[in-house]
Amino acid sequence: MPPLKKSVSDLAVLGGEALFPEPLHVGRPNICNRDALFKRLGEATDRRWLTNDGPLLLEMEKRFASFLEVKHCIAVANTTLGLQLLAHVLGLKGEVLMPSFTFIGTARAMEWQGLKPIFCDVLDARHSLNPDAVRKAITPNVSAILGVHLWGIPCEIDELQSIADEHGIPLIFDAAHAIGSAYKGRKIGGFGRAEVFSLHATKAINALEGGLITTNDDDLARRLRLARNYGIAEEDVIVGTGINAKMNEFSAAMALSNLECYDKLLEHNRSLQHAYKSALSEMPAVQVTTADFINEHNSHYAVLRISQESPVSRDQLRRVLVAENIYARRYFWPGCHQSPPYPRWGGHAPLPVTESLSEELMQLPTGMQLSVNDAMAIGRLVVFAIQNLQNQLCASPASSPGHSTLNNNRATRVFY
Ligand code: T4K
Repeated sequence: MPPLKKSVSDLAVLGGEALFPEPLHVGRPNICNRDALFKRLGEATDRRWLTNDGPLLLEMEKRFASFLEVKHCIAVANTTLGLQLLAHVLGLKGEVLMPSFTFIGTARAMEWQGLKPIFCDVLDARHSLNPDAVRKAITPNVSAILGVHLWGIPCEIDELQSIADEHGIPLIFDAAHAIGSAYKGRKIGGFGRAEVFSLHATKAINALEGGLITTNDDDLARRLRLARNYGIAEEDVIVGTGINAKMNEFSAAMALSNLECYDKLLEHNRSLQHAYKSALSEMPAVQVTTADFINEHNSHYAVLRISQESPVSRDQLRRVLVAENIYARRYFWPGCHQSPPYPRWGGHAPLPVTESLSEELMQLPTGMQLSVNDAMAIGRLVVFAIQNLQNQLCASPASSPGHSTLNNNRATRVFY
């Protein structure tokens, strides 16, 4: 385990040596089976079949459909395009209800299809759509509900499905984070009309870039397959509209090789969640929110919530960690509704939970780059920083070097 700090001046943010010699990133790609990967890349290279429904892609779609317990799996170039294809094929018009508390790509996909995102607030514990907020936001202009299984924690799917059914509109999911997660014992992938996963480099299973649309609807799957290849059914036969959203063979090789190690990765990430939680167990102002849902999600994101009661704010703590080479992130700050062009578009109810979450959450590194001891050390560093900086900051004038180093940020809190 990296040596712990003895005094506050050992903190790198105050001039001490960094805890880790190399940067630790949130979203560091997991490449678990290099031999299998390079073998597949070699075979694809020899075959000279590199994209357009190649054999690796077809094998991958089959293997992921089985893994996700769903009838159809359509591989695409990325999630954003997958969501666009889905909106296009479902013929969505007007407005789509969705959370603001998500990656900007969720909103961009709808916007790019000429749809207006109407942002609804999220649940304080699960961080996904609040069904009551969704119910209140339904109008005749709304053509779909788009839930996001944030951090891989499933949405309140049953309640959202009831609302969608009552109003005769489709429920679809951005499942970018949720590969391997489960809702009431059933894998995410077969809920709503369709779900869209991300295989981006930063995700639990990566294909460099990539996405998967999953559905149990035969006709929808057929139309999605056509739409990802310009509407081309076969040589010289064009039967619909579409765009290029195809995945190539190298990406499929990466996805297949990583899928084969998923169980090992899941076990490792679960141990990291436990380690973070145990290191922080005596610090009530800081919770590992994802650890509370460990049996439902894939444990790929480790999310800390630094409450308003904490004497050291989220952004101050993040500066402390970054100085130690722990590149914690503040996904998803400031929330889509505060990013252009959406503030101009308006049209949504107040989003108090979204706004407090976006000020309080911080993601810590996970994955194969990190050992359980490293996670324990990071957790203990957080405790040390909060306990010691609290004393230091309360004892020193606001103009001291410690203060300015920590407060050089847009969203900070006043200490006294
Ligand atoms: N919906 C949701 C809920 C999403 O989170 C996302 C994507 C989408 C939809 C859209 O999915 P895709 O269309 O991308 O399939 C990153 C990813 O680019 C993005 O895919 C992801 N969510 C988002 C949460 O994270 P940035 O802007 O934070 O990326 P960046 O370049 O800052 O990298 C993130 C971290 O990963 C860095 O700390 C460095 C590390 N990293 C990154 C790459 C690419 C590496 O260590 N190696 C790498 O190769 O968006």
